[in-house]
Amino acid sequence: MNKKFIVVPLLCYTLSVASQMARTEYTINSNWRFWNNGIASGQNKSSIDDSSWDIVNIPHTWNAEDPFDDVDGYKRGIAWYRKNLELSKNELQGKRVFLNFEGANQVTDVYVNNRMVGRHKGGYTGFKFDITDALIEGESQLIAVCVNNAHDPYIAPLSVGYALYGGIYRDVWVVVTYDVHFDMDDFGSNGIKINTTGVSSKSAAVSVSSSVVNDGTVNKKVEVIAKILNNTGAVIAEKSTSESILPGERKHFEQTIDMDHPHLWSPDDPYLYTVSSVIKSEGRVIDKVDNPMGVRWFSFDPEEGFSINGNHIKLKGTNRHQDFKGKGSALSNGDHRRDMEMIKNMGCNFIRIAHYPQDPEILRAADELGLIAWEEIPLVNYMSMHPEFYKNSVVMLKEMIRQHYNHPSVVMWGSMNEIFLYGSNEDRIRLQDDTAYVKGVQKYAVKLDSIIRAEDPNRYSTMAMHMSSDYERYGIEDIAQVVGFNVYSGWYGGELNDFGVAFDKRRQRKPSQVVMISEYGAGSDPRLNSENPKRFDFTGQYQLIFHESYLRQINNRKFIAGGLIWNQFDFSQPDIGGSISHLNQKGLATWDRKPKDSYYFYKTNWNSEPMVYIAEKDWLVRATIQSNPSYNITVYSNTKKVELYFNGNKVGSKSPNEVKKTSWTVKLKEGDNSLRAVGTAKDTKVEDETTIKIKRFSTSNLTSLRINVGSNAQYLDQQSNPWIEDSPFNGLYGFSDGGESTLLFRKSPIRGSEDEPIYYSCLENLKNYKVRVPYGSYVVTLYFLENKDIKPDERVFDVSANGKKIISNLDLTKEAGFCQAVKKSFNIDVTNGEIDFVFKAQSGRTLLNGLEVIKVNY
Ligand code: GCB
Repeated sequence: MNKKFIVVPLLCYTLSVASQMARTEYTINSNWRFWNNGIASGQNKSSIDDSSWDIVNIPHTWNAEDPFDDVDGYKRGIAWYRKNLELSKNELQGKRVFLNFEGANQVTDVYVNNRMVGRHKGGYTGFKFDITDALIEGESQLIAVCVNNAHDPYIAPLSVGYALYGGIYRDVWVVVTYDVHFDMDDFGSNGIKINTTGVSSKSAAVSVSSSVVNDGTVNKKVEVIAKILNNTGAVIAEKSTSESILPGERKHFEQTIDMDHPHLWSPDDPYLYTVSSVIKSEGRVIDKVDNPMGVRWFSFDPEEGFSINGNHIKLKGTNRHQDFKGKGSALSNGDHRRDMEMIKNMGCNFIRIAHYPQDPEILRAADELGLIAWEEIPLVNYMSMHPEFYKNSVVMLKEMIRQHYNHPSVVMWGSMNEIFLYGSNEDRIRLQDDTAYVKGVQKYAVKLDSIIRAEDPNRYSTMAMHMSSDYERYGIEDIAQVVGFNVYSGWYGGELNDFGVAFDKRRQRKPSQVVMISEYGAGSDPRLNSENPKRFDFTGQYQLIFHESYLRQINNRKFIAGGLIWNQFDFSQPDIGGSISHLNQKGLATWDRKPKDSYYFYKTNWNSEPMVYIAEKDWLVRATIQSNPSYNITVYSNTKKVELYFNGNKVGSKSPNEVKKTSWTVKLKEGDNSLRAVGTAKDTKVEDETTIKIKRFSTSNLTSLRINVGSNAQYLDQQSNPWIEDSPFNGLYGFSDGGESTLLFRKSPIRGSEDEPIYYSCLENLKNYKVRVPYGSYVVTLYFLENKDIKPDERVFDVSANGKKIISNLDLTKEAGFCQAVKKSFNIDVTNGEIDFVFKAQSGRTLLNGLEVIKVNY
């Protein structure tokens, strides 16, 4: 920095405030200029005019929308951010100025006044650059940041099932310290490490390790003080050490403070102390950094699972991704906090921060709310054997551990997830034959694990694996101290109970392994519902069956330390299909955080507050052809006894089973049906109520009918019209000849419609479909989607209605392409009481996805 610094008139902080504070820290999130249209160097002050660039605020991503549109791919490349920073003389003389980025994805080059001050690789950890020497006297300082989210073969993740949003998507801070300050150059940490040892309810030893740096030109005598404050802010103990620090020296301080009868931290009582670290020189505070401290001890045991402060607890957990509908990864601290509160309110005591380190607010909330945490680096699905990739992964690991070391909520660090899932060609392959890959993974897994243990001997190392025998065969599952398995039997394949059986066998083979379920989940779409749910139909009912089964199986096995639901919230998966394109739908809440019925299933089981919940709220409008349809009504309650009332009359009283479930068969009526459930605990009564609307469809009064062809599920569309489930001809509608139900599974996103559920299922090989309607004129719309990536002419068919050909030689591939929604409407006059559709294949198999029949002029 130029020594003859003059006063810049624009002061961000007043002189009096700044001079009292040891260090000054403030965010610079607002009013950045942003340019996304491809320039290689946007740092130059004079040659690049940014006045026409967009103005954006941080957190920001340029991919909030484009991964989810109908066009393949999304922007992955370079974009620029610029901002003029005004610094006052007072902020600068005898000071060091740093920029602190909480996270930007994924390679970030930072320039100040045209000069490069640093490059950071990796999208999920924070980084700090000292910009002092690049500052120019008397001018506003131009900060230019180039962020690049292009695929980089040397940076994890290489292969993911979530969007890699580009941008500066977490807060950016200016930090101004004196020349002597706590270390700002230790993998983005704050230079202080706190350990609690010998913890019991009677005593604990708190050791505070700090590094102090002298960036000045003269020898400084300093006093380093570590103070412990209780949660009211009162200092309860402190330790002071005095030393001299030479210019350019980084000096290490170790201070130990004994505590008497510490208030222990646990999920039920997340009591936090603060360790306030202070540097004094000449009687003046010149730096101060606060860290949270929770005093607790914990252990994992292969038989008993997890214990904290001597008490065994089952880990009741969930996974969380960091994106949100319409915002991408650019979430505010309030968004992060809300998510964590939803998780805590559901009754969780555990969270896996998957698959990468998240915003600092997440761990702050975990500490404060009492959520035990597993945090990991994004080595997901596949890794490269290149030394550069390994080097970057080690940096990520160290950054994560050092930056989050002082959070009492963290009990384990993860190095990898499903590292045998994909080969380099990204096909799902088994890797036994790929010897080089297997050996490389072994080598790196051991190294990364030993780095975790060396960096943090007081916590556990972990790793998540999918249910492939390769991890056992190649010894990968014996490396980490805690082994997590991602289990999807009953979803991607197999039966629900396969999971428990597999774990019992594993227990016999490996009795000393500490195991937990790092992922389990099934997808759902609250708009799809069924009385006959099945795997992959995306109904909430199947999601509930899945979770009831898994929770029961986990609870019945003490040796399973806990389970982590996949996932708390729906999240982005750009290349994937389903009933909602581009989305992983396994959330217990939607992408915009509306809880599904499954959220309340867990809340009933895990939150001890008395509650009763009628788990029918995702299906409040139901279509039927029956006059008094019977439905299975599910009520979850953690009370002793539940009573159900239907339209004011008592249906019965039951005790919930081991997963807090009761159910009744109730005959509902056309129109509104009110249901009320009352749960009685010892001296509390809790209630829940809802109203289900039944819409009956019959030939006599039919004005509209919408059929979700090929599906067992009903769909409620954007206009609140129910699309009734398909059926063999039932007197009103259905297939009468041919017709094999096919689901699209996750093949490819459905394009060209917002009503994806209609296109998600179809009948193939259909010959005849009938709808019985009264005399009159109708607009009939047929919905189609080519569900195979085939060539033109491979599937061609005709459709006729009541003997008249309405579609000739329909070739969906030729007309629209793979997974592209197609609608065809016709006017049909009915005089014989029915519309009789005949499907005739010219080549391949016929298909139909949806059928809408609307009466006109009635
Ligand atoms: C997994 C992965 C996770 C996926 C999940 C799924 O095992 O670890 O990243 O999102 O499965 O939903 O398929």
